[in-house]
Amino acid sequence: MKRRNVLAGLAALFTAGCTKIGKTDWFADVIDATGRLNRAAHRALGGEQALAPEFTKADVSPFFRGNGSIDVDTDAYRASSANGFADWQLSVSGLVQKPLSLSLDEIRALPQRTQITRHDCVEGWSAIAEWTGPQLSTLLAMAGVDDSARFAVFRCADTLNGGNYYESVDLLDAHHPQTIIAHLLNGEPLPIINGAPLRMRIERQLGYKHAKYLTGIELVASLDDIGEGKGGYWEDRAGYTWYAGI
Ligand SMILES: Nc1nc2c(c(=O)[nH]1)N[C@H]1C(S)=C(S)[C@@H](COP(=O)(O)O)O[C@H]1N2
Ligand SMILES: [Mo]
Repeated sequence: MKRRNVLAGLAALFTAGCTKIGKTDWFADVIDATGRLNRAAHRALGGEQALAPEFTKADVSPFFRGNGSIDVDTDAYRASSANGFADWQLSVSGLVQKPLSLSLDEIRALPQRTQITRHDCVEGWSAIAEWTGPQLSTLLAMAGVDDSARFAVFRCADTLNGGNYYESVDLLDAHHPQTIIAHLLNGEPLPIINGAPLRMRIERQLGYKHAKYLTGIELVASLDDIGEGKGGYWEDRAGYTWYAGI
């Protein structure tokens, strides 16, 4: 669809421009404004819960590269991975009625969604893959989201250049049908390079929103006190737009 390409182009342009120009306050403001504009335009044009395009098995890319962190350099992660991640726990916490801590088995036992989608990285590559896992909305319904919550923050096990990777979305994207917690890539357990054992799929947004090595989902009223307050690892460091709609 033409519109999607235009928005993707704009998002890529602004994020790429940002990397080149570097982080200045005025530029971060422009990027932030662009994010808001992008979010409003995206939703006005596409409908609030419009689906990202889905593809067929014939379209699946032969290899899905790893980008950013491709491993987690901690003893705990190595031990967990050696053990098939049998002890991995995903927490749902913050502004919820009933905090959760779920094992991989519990996550696999929930209703699952499988989708074949295209991942677009701002660095200029794309790949199509099949992802499987429960919808985030299922976990949110189990936990019971408080009325005061406005964002879901994704916590990750890895650090990149010494900083904790994290991301966040608003509750509309959190409840989007294609927002899933993936544990399978092309029918196989997630490889380590792609975020084993759990990673987010936020299909209407760019690659950096799709948090890998997922350990927790936190419901918050504001992003101000999370990281540097811009809603994500790259948003904090490089001024990447928080709403990265494609
Ligand atoms: N925890 C974590 N999640 C992450 C990253 C990362 O470095 N750490 N990189 C992001 C970026 S920029 C992209 S394009 C995708 C890459 O996913 P892949 O490694 O499966 O290709 O993961 C995103 N999620
Ligand atoms: Mo990316």
